[in-house]
Amino acid sequence: MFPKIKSMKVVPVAGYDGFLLNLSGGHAPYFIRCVVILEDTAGNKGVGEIPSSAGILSGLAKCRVLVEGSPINNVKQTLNQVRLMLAKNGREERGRQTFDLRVAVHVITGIESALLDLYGQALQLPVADLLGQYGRQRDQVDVLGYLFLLGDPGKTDLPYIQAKNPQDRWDEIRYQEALTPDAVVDLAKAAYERYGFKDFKLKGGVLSGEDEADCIRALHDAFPDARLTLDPNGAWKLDDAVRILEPIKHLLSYAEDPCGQEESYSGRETMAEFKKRTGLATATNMIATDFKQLQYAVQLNAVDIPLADCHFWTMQGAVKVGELCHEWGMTWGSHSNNHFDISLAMMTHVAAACPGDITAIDTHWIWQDGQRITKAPLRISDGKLTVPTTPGLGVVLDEDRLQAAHNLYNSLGATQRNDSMAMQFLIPGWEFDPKRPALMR
Ligand code: GKR
Ligand code: MG
Repeated sequence: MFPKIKSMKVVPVAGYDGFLLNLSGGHAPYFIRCVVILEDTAGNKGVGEIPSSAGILSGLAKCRVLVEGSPINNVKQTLNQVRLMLAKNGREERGRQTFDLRVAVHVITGIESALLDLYGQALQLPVADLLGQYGRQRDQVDVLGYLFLLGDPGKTDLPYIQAKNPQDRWDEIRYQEALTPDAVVDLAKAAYERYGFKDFKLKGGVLSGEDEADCIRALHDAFPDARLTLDPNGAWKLDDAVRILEPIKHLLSYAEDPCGQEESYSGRETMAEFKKRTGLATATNMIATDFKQLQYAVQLNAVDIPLADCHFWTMQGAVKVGELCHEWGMTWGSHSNNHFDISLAMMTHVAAACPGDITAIDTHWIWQDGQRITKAPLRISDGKLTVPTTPGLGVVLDEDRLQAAHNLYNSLGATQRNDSMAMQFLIPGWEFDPKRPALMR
């Protein structure tokens, strides 16, 4: 007999962040997440981590009654009920921010992760071995170095942290202004020294496209063998995207969301035309974010690399995308937002279960490193994460750290991400515009 779920606890948490710039603006001094903790009648705990918002918290609260009391081997049936319950909220939009504003899919993933964690512990199998048709496909997962242009925290009166006892160059510079090609290369070198990345992604949508292309040129000079990509989150119009990237296309392995929805054309249509005109491969976390959109993206030949982040595809859904990519000659990858170490483990198990050649996954972890809520976070070394072999997700909550992160959340008076606030210090009255890079005002 399998144990049953005794309790479902939802803990919104916050951690510190730097002034990371992107099309949505600049990251606040903190990032906000939500941890789902299921305890079963055998006394085991299963965990999941997702973004947080008032909608997500109330979605989780509604589902508690469906989860508590369910046997832990009923994962799929429990999740089906959760899906049905959330479907009553109606259709949801991802929105045009850089981050995904949907509720249901995040709620499902938080519960799914915690259920799979418990089920894996009961079966004595790591989550990667439970996922998809094939289970674990690799023991290590390649990770890219995710670089950001950075605002100067000193220009705000917000409580951004500074490294007190920097242990290396990465600690020294990750909270300082970085707006030039040289500064971006410094970040890449410091990240390489600590984490051994072979590949890099630069978040764009901040400076002019030409200035961001110069950052790519500098990165290529410093790391000639690295696979590089630039991601302006669809900020550029199609013609601009072609003009900006054509001269550097030999330096890029793929272009991530170079353009998006524009006038009467959908993002899938503009991306298809971008691919035709430049011959560059494309990746997205914006225009193929569910199976219906993916179907149209494939029909139009708009995307080579769907970045199927488990947080908004579900863990099983993300692996299904990986399986389809493998069958259809596409390449699977994963997007990320700021996250703690439970998400790091979730993404690692998911990537481990995707068959064939996958692209190095995104993670924001390097910006959060040092702020754990589990006892021993996975480590990035030589540009790789090692897939846990212990049953379940392979993480153990650190209750003290979790409480501290919850206390920080309670002290904020904010329930979700807001990238506009910090921008007001750089440009008074700053407002999000999906077609204007953050500093081009
Ligand atoms: O963290 O600022 C950020 C990113 O811009 C994030 O919001 C995006 O969702 O990382 C993401 C991406 O690849 O688009
Ligand atoms: Mg992206």
